[in-house]
Amino acid sequence: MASRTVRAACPHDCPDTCALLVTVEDGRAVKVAGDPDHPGTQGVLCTKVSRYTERTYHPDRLLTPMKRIGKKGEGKFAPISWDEALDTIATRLQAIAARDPQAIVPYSYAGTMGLVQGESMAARFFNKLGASRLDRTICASAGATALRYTYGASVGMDMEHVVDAKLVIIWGGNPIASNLHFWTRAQEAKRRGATLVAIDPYRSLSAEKCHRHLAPMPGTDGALALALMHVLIRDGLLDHDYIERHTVGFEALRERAQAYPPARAAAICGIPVEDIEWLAGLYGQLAVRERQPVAIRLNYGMQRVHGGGQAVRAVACLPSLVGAWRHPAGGLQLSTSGFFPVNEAALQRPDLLPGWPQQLPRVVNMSTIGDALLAEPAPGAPRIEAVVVYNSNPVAVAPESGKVAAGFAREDLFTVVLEHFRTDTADYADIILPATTQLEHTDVHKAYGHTYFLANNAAIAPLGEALPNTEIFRRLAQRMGFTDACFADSDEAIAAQAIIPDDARAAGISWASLKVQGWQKLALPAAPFAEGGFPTASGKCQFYSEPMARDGFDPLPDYVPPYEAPQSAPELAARYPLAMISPPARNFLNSSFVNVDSLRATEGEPHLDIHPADAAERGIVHGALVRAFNDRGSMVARARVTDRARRGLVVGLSIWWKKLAPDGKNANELTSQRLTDLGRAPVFYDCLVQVAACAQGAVETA
Ligand SMILES: Nc1nc2c(c(=O)[nH]1)N[C@H]1C(S)=C(S)[C@@H](COP(=O)(O)OP(=O)(O)OC[C@H]3O[C@@H](n4cnc5c(=O)[nH]c(N)nc54)[C@H](O)[C@@H]3O)O[C@H]1N2
Ligand SMILES: Nc1nc2c(c(=O)[nH]1)N[C@H]1C(S)=C(S)[C@@H](COP(=O)(O)OP(=O)(O)OC[C@H]3O[C@@H](n4cnc5c(=O)[nH]c(N)nc54)[C@H](O)[C@@H]3O)O[C@H]1N2
Ligand SMILES: [Mo]
Repeated sequence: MASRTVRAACPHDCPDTCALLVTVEDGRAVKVAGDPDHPGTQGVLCTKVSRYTERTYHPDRLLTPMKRIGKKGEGKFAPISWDEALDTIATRLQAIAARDPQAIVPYSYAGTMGLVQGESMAARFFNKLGASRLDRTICASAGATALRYTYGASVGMDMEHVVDAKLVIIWGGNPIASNLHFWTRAQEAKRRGATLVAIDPYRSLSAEKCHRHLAPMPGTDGALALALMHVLIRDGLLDHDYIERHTVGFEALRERAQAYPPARAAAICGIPVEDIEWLAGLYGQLAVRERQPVAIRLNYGMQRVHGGGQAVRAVACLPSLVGAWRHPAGGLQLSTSGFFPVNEAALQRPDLLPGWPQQLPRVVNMSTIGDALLAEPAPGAPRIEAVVVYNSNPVAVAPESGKVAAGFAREDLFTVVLEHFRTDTADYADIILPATTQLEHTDVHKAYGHTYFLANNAAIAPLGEALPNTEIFRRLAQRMGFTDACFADSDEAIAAQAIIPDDARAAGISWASLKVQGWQKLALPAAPFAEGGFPTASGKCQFYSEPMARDGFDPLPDYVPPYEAPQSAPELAARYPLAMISPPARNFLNSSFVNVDSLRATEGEPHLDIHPADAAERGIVHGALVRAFNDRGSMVARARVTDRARRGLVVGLSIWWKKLAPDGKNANELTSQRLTDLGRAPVFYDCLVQVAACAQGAVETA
């Protein structure tokens, strides 16, 4: 039997971006393992990706192009040839483009994070076409914007060193589920004597294993961070030398923090004042008095609320106040993506845009796609007539799902979906195109939780008639008559364009070396900001940000209350008194893997965790079917009565495929299309609901 091992990379939207070794026997992938030599992966994969062959060879894989033969959303399709599919699409898009190409919208996110199968050929295609540009805000843009104003880019400490930290604060993250290889290191730090603290309204799998858990109400982290600053300043727990040399605006920040004594923050957050005093004391004592490394693993869970941007800014100021950046094991990490010298202009070719660079096509925010599809367009802007979806499943993942589905159900909308599976979104397609998976195509990857570039070599031939995204857009470009040379680039050629060649951080790293070695680390100092040198215009940490003032924002970090909370919306809170969050379930990756039977079996069914006192008030018993609802919609789930959910909070681990849920709905029926203070991002965890026990048989008849 011919057996070989192929060096590959995990394509999923996860900070760990693992190095994979794929075993192929007689042309079939039989095993996907973590590379034991890659310092990030350490030979260990999450359950999801260790089951990768189950997903790739799933009996439901889409293997031919299809056209819709039923009603939109009904999910009835008939196979067609590639020629028919591509000719149909080209004809429709050309007709729409002749009126106004901005009526065409690409919709994509991070189904694959590959630089080749993500935004390369696809971006070139839509740029040349002059389609609307998509504002890709659905995940990280609140935090990324906050970091940009504070530190200049999405940069931070290297978590490979966190084993040496003496305090690790896991803030708005659940690494056991969503950042497993960081968790392994945090555990090692714990064994070496570090204190682990979780800040999370929910006692997540990770929070329960930390020494201490602070459980503020969702959306209140900005107040908590400002109160920590208040105590650090009040008690003189500051690194004056670091502040002096590497920060801007300390006096103004001091004044702002003055307004947040611990008692005020404790009332806002719904936590004991002692929690705040204790954490600030420990953080400042270790960092300033004992000069020990203290680390904050900030994560995205705390920025999916109205004030998410400003909250990230407030937390991000902490390590500069205490000089935590001096140590390799100190500082903060939200994302490392800003370290990577990626040649986006070469990959995406924005110069192909009509009107480049002055008069660019309009922007559509992916986080408000429901309204964008349904509402009357702004004066002068066209109504959306076509959507091409790839690497995303908006009908399941975008907020206010009822409106998203209604938008995609528009009879006059032409929808194309490139997919592996018939997802909730694919059910609304006019044409479905079968895409290859990571095992079947070539790619190059950066990461947002470590600092390695990785190669993904194709391990097996495409299944059925599936094609890589790149090849699909290459063929479409040809049919549309796009003759620029870049539309003929092979995937290998695109991979070779991804890394900026003469950037010192990528010295010795090229596609040629990467595809042989599998992964290579960027050349960065162990403590990148020990001596300041942040990528801001000043080179300093911006406590006060002049650019923010210019852009019309508060130039200092502040607490921005949730849209939906008793203090900010008392009338709403009277009707919908429970805050609902819907963070990732461990065995799903956003809405990917929900259709993999073994993984869905582990999650069981949609659950809603509710505190015993909140359950008792509603006559809800453990295991009962309940309905969560608000003015936007509802979902049915199995109640788990547990104090993992703090009082006033309900938690529905997500993101279920709607069609695999008992009532055909998921948590996004309830979430709103409002946006964060910074970054125009969604507010998935800023969502009030009421919960009631379902009457017997209610689900069947709903
Ligand atoms: N298994 C698995 N891993 C994943 C994903 C997945 O779906 N499944 N998704 C990937 C993606 S796309 C991303 S962006 C990351 C997301 O992963 P994280 O950045 O860890 O963010 P979330 O999972 O959204 O939330 C993490 C924790 O934040 C808590 N939280 C919710 N609201 C608040 C709040 O207001 N304040 C605070 N302090 N905490 C809050 C939640 O209860 C949750 O336990 O994970 C990636 N990894
Ligand atoms: N309620 C709630 N909603 C959320 C979140 C939450 O925590 N709660 N999290 C939000 C976050 S952080 C994010 S990042 C978004 C994620 O939203 P999405 O980026 O849409 O992620 P997925 O749901 O995983 O869908 C990705 C799809 O891409 C497909 N895909 C994968 N690889 C390829 C490929 O090579 N080619 C093609 N054509 N398709 C491919 C997969 O089959 C999958 O169906 O969801 C957001 N929505
Ligand atoms: Mo995300």
